[in-house]
Amino acid sequence: MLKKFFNNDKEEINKQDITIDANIEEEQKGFFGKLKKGLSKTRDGINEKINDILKNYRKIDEEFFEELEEILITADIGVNITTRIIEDLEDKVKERNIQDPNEIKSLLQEELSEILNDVDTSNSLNIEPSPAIILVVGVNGVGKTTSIGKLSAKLKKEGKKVLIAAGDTFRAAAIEQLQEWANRAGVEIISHQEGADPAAVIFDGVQAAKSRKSDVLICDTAGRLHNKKNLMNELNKIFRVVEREYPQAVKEVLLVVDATTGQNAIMQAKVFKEACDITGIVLTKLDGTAKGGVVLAVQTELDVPVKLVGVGEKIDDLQQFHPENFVKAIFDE
Ligand SMILES: Nc1nc2c(ncn2[C@@H]2O[C@H](COP(=O)(O)OP(=O)(O)OP(=O)(O)O)[C@@H](O)[C@H]2O)c(=O)[nH]1
Ligand SMILES: [Mg+2]
Repeated sequence: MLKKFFNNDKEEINKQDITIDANIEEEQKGFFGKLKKGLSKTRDGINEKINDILKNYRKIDEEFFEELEEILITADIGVNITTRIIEDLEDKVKERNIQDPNEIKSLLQEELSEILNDVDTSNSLNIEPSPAIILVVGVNGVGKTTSIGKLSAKLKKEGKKVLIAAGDTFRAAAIEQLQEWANRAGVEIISHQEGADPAAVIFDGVQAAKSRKSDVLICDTAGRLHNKKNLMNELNKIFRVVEREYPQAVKEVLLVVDATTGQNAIMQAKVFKEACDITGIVLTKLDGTAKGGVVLAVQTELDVPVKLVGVGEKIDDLQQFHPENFVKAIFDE
């Protein structure tokens, strides 16, 4: 009787395990499907175009590489990295004595993954152990507030206690927009009036995070100030408050850049990198562009890992960046 009981229990547990595995698999399939959908324009710009040139070549020659080079540059991978990719591919083709142009696609995937994995720090968000603070910076319109909303929902779903601070006090609408996202994500928010000192908002945010025992405090900042010097001064003031008031917190400084601006995103990122210690990049609006190759340029030229990617406007359209999945999504037929 007891044995039967145990056996049944075991079966029950196994069944539960299978359901959980299936749920995780389903969820991952969902994530990958979203990424794939979000990258469809980039996929058209890289994979489809490569398929087109493959129809015209029987052997791999200089002209073939020239066409491939043009495709990669058009996808905003950047001239420097494209040159590196083409040289590496030429070497590999020689070394492995590859004749068939069709083999280039898997070589290219291998190469892109290698480049994307070639950063010193991880692509995962650094928010362990609690408490953690995430400062979100970037010029206006790139998607800071939206990404904070999506990230709050994502972290909450993962079981974290999230608090957000409305550090963009430049416009009343910015505070309202963040409040709306906080409601949607079901997290608490600390805000002051329009025109208040952003550093004071962050100060209150930190005190609230401490007393409410939040796991993660996410801070919005303004992207739209009178000039660059003002913006950088304001950010530095915020950083000083965080250093002084929350030394025990793990810190992430996420720079949000808009993928649709292509190489401009890199220029912006370089300016911010000079002023603050950026620890990760959030690349938004990948769904709206064929310039998804900019991921490689951003990460390599700045030597800062891409940590999150935005693939749509909805609450679950922000994903952790996985180099392998990204490359797979670009080439998945
Ligand atoms: N398609 C798409 N749209 C996005 C994505 N991320 C943000 N957006 C849109 O970009 C627009 C600007 O987003 P915000 O979050 O307001 O940008 P912000 O950086 O906070 O802008 P400021 O507060 O003005 O500095 C909104 O219409 C968002 O819906 C994305 O991944 N995909
Ligand atoms: Mg905003």
